[in-house]
Amino acid sequence: MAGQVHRTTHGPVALLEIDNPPVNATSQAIRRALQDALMRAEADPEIEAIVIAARGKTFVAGGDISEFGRKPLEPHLPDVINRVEESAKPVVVAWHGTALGGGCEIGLAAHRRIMARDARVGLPEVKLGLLPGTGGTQRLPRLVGLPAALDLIATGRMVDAREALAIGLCDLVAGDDLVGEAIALAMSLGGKLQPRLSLRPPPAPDAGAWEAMVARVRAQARGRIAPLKAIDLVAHAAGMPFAQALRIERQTFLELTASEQSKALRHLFFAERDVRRVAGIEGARALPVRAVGIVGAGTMGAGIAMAFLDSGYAVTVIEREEAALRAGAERIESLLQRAAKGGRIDAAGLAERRARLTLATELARLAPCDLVIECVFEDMALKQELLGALESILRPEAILATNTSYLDIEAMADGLARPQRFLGLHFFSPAHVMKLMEIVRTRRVSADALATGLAVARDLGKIAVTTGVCEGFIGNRILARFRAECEFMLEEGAMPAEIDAAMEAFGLAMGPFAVQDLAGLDIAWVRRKRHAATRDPAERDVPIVDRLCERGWFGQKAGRGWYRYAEGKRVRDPDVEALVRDHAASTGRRPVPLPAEAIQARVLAAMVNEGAKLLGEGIAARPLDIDVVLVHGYGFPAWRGGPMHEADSRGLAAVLATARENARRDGRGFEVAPLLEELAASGRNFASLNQREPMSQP
Ligand code: T1G
Repeated sequence: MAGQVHRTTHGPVALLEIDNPPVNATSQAIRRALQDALMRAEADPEIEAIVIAARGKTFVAGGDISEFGRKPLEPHLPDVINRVEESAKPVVVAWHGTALGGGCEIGLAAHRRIMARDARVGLPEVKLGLLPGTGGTQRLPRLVGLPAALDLIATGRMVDAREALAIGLCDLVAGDDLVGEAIALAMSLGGKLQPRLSLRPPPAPDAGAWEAMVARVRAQARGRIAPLKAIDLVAHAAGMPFAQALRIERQTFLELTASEQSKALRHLFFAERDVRRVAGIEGARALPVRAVGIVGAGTMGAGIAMAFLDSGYAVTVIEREEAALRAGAERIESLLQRAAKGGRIDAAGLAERRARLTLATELARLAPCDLVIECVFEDMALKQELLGALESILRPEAILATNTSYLDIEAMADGLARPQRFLGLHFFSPAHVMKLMEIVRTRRVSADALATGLAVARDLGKIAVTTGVCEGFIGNRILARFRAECEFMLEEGAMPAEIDAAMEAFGLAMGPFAVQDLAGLDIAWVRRKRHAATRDPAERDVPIVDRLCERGWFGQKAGRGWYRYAEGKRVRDPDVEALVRDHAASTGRRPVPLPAEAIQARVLAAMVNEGAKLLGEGIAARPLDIDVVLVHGYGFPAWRGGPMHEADSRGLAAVLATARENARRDGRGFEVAPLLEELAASGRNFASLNQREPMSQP
């Protein structure tokens, strides 16, 4: 990444515009050019004030992440930023787009900040396992107070212009001409030397506000180091000379850059963007999609309708029966109401979404749609019949999609006249909230249809991972092994609460048994019973869940499941634990001690082994695709980068050893993946399979 800084003069004001597409990251070339331009402007007797702005769709989005972990090159950003603050001539910064990280810090060093109406600003470093390293932790508290600064730094959230103005993060919100108004503001300062923020003490916080914010940050850290370090750094702003605190900030930044957590989060940052690069769609043309049809308005259909309404599409929802349609309409309306109550959409947004929604019982109403997604009950015959009917109604170039989680999509395609326009769009529940989508690539789908799926997903603000066809696709197939491994451990002496605690310590928001209780055990039970006749008798199977369901212990909604629930609290259930113990004894296995690390290692090996099989079968294209699915769809801790990245950082030899033990003990389905053997034997890792460049994106 090179980049340059353009200088123009406007009366007594020098306008410096940073230009480094795509996001104006502060590469070495930018740092140097900005430093030179500042020095020239300061030395120029014709110039009284300086405006720093940027060209393109955004102000500076921060440091260049791809440079992190390498030796920093001069000039360093802290030096350039100090130069901004120390300028004898007033400096105004004009923020547009997203001013993030170093881009926010340049603004904090400037003497005035003006912001476009639709701009956002923030310090998102924590999301990369880092903290601001160029004065942000010291200047921001001086500007907005300690609690607000800690909030922004520890969560990494962006604030819009209205909030920035309210908390004092910017001085002015511009009308239509950001740069023009920035120049006027610079001129109004009359060339006078401006006070430096670094010399000002932070405002005294309200009693208790700081402690409350610290408690919140600690509670939300869940294994992450950076938010905890933010507490100390921000506190220094009140008690330590600026220069000394700045040295500690820099030191912390460099330490964090070298940390495993930051490496994992940076891997994920690029992985989330690389999943858009998909082989085989070079030159493909995505069909423009405006009108979307959804058949089936259950929980999933309603959530998907909401996702499309939120992104500006015209949505037609179909249910065949009036009563079901009314129920579906209520579901969507309640999602809309909730969004309005929560302040996510205003009254106009609500009305406008309602106006874009059509509800009907006749499939023929879908004729003008560019894309139709079926979300009806998971029944093959029902879906095949529906898809056939849809195909006869839609225009030949329209795209047809299924939201099935488990059924065989190739078999659905077999019945179609135009299988090349058919694919799977697997949303996760609640569909308007969950970021992940799996795009299921059938054998005969065209590149154009696939590109359309990817483009729509992106437009919905989703992270879409392309997967091949198999039962459960990438995510649910790995989840099945993960859950099975957890149930096996029940037969070996571990209790549900111990396994949950171990996995929560690993970083999952909720352990697997607690999650099952939350979702309800009954749905899985129905599926278990359906599969019972065809289950491979050689497969290790743990029937404890049947014992719970037979007693009506269906989970949280029934007041008991793997746990008991009283007054919203989850407690261990001695009856369940007795069932577990009795069953374990009946298997004749000798109970073994299972410390948390052993539980975690077994679960990880089971996931990684299945991931390696998915790669070997070509279902998942790259390890990074698997990492993104597990982090964004299944609560795998982002700071571990996903299971495949975590396997690399533990070393494949260790993971392979555990996978072999799993295979020996657990048998069918847990055979060691040849790819895992191969990589470990040749001293390679999963990252070596994450090629980045040759693929294209729509
Ligand atoms: N460095 C390098 N590449 C970056 C980048 C960055 N900071 N930000 C984005 N890209 C690439 C990205 O990989 C993609 O590439 C393309 O730009 C478009 O991004 C000391 C030093 C700005 C809101 O954490 O949040 O400052 O895939 O697809 O949806 O404190 O990018 O096209 O090849 O995401 O419009 C702190 C991270 C750095 C900001 C734009 N900054 N970026 O979103 O496009 S730490 C961040 C974002 C720091 C100091 C330290 C988003 C965005 P490709 P995109 P977008």
